[in-house]
Amino acid sequence: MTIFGINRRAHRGWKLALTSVSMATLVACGGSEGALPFQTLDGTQPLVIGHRGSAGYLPDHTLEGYKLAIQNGADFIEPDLVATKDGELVARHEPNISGTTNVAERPEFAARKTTRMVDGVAETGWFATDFTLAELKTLRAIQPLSERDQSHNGKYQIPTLREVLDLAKTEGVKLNRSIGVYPETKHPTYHVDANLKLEDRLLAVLAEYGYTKKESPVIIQSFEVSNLQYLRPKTAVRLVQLVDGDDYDFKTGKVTFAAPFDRPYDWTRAGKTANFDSMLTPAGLAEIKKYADGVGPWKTYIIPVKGTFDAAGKMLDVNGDGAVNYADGTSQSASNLVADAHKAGLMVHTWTFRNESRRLTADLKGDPKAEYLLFYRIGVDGLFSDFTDTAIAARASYLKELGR
Ligand SMILES: [Ca+2]
Repeated sequence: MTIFGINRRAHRGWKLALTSVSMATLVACGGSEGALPFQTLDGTQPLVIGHRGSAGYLPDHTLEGYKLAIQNGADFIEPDLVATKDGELVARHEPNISGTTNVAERPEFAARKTTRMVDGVAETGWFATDFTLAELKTLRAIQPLSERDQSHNGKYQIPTLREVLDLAKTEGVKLNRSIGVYPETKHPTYHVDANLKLEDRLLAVLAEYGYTKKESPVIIQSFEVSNLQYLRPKTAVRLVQLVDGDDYDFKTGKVTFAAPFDRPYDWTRAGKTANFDSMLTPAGLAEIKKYADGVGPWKTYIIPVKGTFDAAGKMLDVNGDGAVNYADGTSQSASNLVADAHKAGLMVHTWTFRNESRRLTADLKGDPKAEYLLFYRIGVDGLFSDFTDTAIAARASYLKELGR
């Protein structure tokens, strides 16, 4: 998922709901007496997904990070999956492990440094696909973002998918609640090219745990399309089509497109020229519904962000911190995307929510909870957060608003 943060908007949803929802509807939705209904597809509360574990607090994709997310209340934890040279699935954000491990400090692996093409882009570094699982296990995770706590660097191992599934199961038993696992197939085409195709390996591991049904505590996500279409007839586990973009145009509030974030890479390979946003029209959503259970759009597709411009067309430093950037944007009214997706029978899981002030638009006034509330009120079915505790606290406020 793209690095850039996001935003928010006005408050159509719940104010209207407060005045227009009848008691009959409330009872039908299964709420307690006097409670307002959730706006989600299935009428249950929105899910909180621990993005890469607890990326705001601990290095991405470590058992310690996943465990903290669970302790902080996550309903699901999210391992991104890449393959090792010997075909094991491990949790890393990308095949290139240079930024998320201490591999560069290990002289015995110096010769493994190489340049590989990932989604049409030449990357230089160390790649999981060149290491056996045993070798990867000797590495330790590091925090990739310099603004975040670096004090846990060098402590934690790269977990396998099985270890993540075991952790979710064990912690779920301890807490007496279901902890779901939300794996993402990372760069499926890259893995096909490396002769380490992800999909059957993933299904085989899930089958070991009996996770083959729609109600299994697993949701598989992908930015590519054909691998989800490949998975559909092979598993009843829920599938989610992720929808990316490159950046924003602060004048229009629209997502912009540039390779490799212009379209699913399997589309690029197949010579398709449509961009990611073509998936989010009613026709695009109907297409997704043929092979997936939900859509996972970047949150700016749901609540666009615009800047404020002077007469000369210069974007203004709204928050007065001397820099002009995302934090000077203002959340706009919600698009029709959540409503359209729900109409198509698709759940909507959006990303990524982060606490840092530079990742919050000016209208949020530094309060990350305010951003979650905007999205909960619109009816998103789930969201990916780097700070699960904040997402859960905001959900508690939302439940209060609804009288639950
Ligand atoms: Ca500013």
